[in-house]
Amino acid sequence: MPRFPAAFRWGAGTSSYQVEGGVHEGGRGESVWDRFAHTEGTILDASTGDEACDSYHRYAEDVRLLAELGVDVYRFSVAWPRIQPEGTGPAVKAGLDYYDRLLDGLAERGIAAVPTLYHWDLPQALEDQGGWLSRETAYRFAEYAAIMADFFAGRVETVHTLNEPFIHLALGYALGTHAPGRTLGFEALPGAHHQLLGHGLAAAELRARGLRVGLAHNYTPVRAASSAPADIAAAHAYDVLHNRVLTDPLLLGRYADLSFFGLDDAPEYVHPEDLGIIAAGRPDELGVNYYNPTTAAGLDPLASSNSPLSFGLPFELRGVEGAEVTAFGWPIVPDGLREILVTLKDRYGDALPPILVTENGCSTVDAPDPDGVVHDEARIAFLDGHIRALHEAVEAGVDVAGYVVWTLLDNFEWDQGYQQRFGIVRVDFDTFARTPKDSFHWLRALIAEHRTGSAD
Ligand code: IFM
Repeated sequence: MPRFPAAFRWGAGTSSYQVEGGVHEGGRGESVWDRFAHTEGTILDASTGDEACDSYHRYAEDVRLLAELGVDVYRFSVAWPRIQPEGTGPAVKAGLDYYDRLLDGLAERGIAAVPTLYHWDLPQALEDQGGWLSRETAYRFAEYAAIMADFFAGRVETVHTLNEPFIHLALGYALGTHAPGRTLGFEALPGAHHQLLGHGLAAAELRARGLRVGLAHNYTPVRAASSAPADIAAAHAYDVLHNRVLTDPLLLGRYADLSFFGLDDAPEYVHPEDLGIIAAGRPDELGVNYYNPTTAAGLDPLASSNSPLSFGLPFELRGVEGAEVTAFGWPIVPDGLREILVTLKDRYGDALPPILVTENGCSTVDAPDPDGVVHDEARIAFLDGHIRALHEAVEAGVDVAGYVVWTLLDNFEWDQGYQQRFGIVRVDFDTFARTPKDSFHWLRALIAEHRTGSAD
């Protein structure tokens, strides 16, 4: 493996609803994911995150695993309804106490916490008042961020506000495959703007307490299916929608042009002051979550229906021809990580903050041996290829502060339930026993080698 700069940081990530469980403990309120997962027909295996990995009770074991792995940082998220069960009002002490114990455990092991305030588990009470479609939710988010800023000040360097707001919007509000299960198509777009507004307001609260601000987006390099003009136009349009709509306002202070989709460039839900608030929240660190590239093709006017990947868009989205796929069916293209990082640098220039790769990983079909150990060569190959591609981006001059693997533990993979295992540690969901997979040991050796190699 080529050598990264000595200051490069390694980490592992999780999110609250995917690992915590303990949904009725410590006065936690209901989240949109509790409501959604308990609705028949929403989750592939009819499971819920009620128990998930039971990290609410087993966080100390998780911290031990992180220490064994040798990571510098742990990226986790805070369950908003644990802190404000109804999404407003004073903090619940038991909720803060849980994260207090987690922070103490991490500090004892010398692991830096990189918390995210919002990884999709909105208090259901706020959803009942319109969720992210309501402007008011942005102000409630700022109120919550102020509580968490007081809590984290002096103990944490950087706090991320949102995780993958585009995916949350697309799957949760446009397509309805994620909570809160709304199927609004492009009518969901105010939900994107209100998340960004919430970020801007929250960033001010965090900075007022001396904290650095981050936000993680999911990015996908978009390739045209061919050099035909319709395919190139489709690729450009999807790139704008997926990669730019929620990044341009943060880094450039303006919205990207969505006229391809017939959308107004000055919708009434964007108030005159909003873009200033959002741009003032320009992150100090941009989180990049990368899984795969996307191919876009203009629609064949003779075809009777779109591909199932098209999601009602006026073009077709496909996988990558000839690429191997993960258990999820996602194309494996390590170079896409280099490509998207270099694209971000070229696109935003000096406006681009330092990057932290906040998620990268894959689901595999796990077949434990008789001792329960998973020999996940496919995941090792995935990580090896992507970390090498990341190194090429660093060599090409992209300022990348570190790499956080998704994910520490097999966990609740949203609408897929427990059917997609992304962890470098296997979790037995009957006993909650955690068993490091081969990829865990591989990553541990890589991190150790980095430390030794960089010590001189
Ligand atoms: O598990 C998710 C995570 O919550 C957000 N990013 C993508 C991961 C894999 O689907």
